[in-house]
Amino acid sequence: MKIHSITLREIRMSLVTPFETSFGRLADRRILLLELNSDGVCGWGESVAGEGPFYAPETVETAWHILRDFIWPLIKDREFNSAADLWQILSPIRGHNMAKAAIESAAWDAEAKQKNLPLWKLIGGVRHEIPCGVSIGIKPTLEELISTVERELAAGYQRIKIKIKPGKDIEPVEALRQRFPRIRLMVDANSAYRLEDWPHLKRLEAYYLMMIEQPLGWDDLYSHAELQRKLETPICLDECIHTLEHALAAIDLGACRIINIKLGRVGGFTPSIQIHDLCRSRQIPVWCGGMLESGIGRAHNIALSTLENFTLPGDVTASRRYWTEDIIEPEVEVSSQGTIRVLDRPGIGYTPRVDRIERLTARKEFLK
Ligand code: OSB
Ligand code: MG
Repeated sequence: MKIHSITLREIRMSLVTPFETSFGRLADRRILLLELNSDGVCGWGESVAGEGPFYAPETVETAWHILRDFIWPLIKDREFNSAADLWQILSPIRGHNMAKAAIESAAWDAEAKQKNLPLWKLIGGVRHEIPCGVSIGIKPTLEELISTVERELAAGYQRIKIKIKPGKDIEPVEALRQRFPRIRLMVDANSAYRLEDWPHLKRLEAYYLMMIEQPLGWDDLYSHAELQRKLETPICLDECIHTLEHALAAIDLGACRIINIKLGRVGGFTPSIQIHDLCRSRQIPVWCGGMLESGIGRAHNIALSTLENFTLPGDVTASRRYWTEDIIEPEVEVSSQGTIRVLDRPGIGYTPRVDRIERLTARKEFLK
């Protein structure tokens, strides 16, 4: 297969409600979309690079630059067997996983369409339905948090994750536990704590959380291993896991007992599948994280979540939780059981609404 051209687009979309984490508050998203033409077939990808370098070092600007000036020259006019080969072809470029994932995932979409297969089948998925949880941002009041959780549970979602930070941690968790004694509950700190805070984090153990996601430094496996030895609650790593090697180190150091896999953070389907397989062989459950994606990134996340070891509910949810109108047809919907039924259509299965995408486009660059 060959990629003849790519189109980079930046679209602007406003979130239905602003999303607050320990590293900031976000109301309007800038999203980098990549459309490619491979032997006459279109493939779509999304880069989850952020507006600023606060979750990870990459940004929309760096992803655009790396895609145009380094990734495209490597891939242009190159013949390869399948999308599975791209990860190796991209290996001279160090890091920049979110830029790589945009083109890698689009190539997988195109290959699946060329083979007239759903993407989830092409990658070896086994699930026809995926379990869904929600990620709830930091709320100004406990009342607002509780009513949000009530609404998400009523919609069917199978587990609740709330964002925490110092000063907004024990109290919200305690309030939720009082109100909902039996729900599957977890927290995500996005690196807001330090190892010295461990006695404080230990207090969270009274509320039998499923896991504590990324409490410490974004690249600090060593301190997470120290912390995990002090806690009974499993630590789940997100930010720390950039590569297969980091996943292996994290598992062998005992830095976590669960891993959140995000396509963008690790560079696409090939590294995601490798990390998934490693975790399966080490009995480490995984789940699929989210990055406030548009429908295109969401569709890729759904495909990834069909792999066997994605046993825990992921942060993959209905389009309407984030967007008044998504850019795909149909929109992603969640059943009253809190699951997404996987579509049996070629590629990502959802059709990009190109007219709507055009209207949301702030800039565009065609490369061939
Ligand atoms: O840490 O999982 C995270 C959103 C932006 C950046 C980091 C994270 C998140 C989320 C949102 O938790 C998950 C979603 O897309 O629903
Ligand atoms: Mg996280």
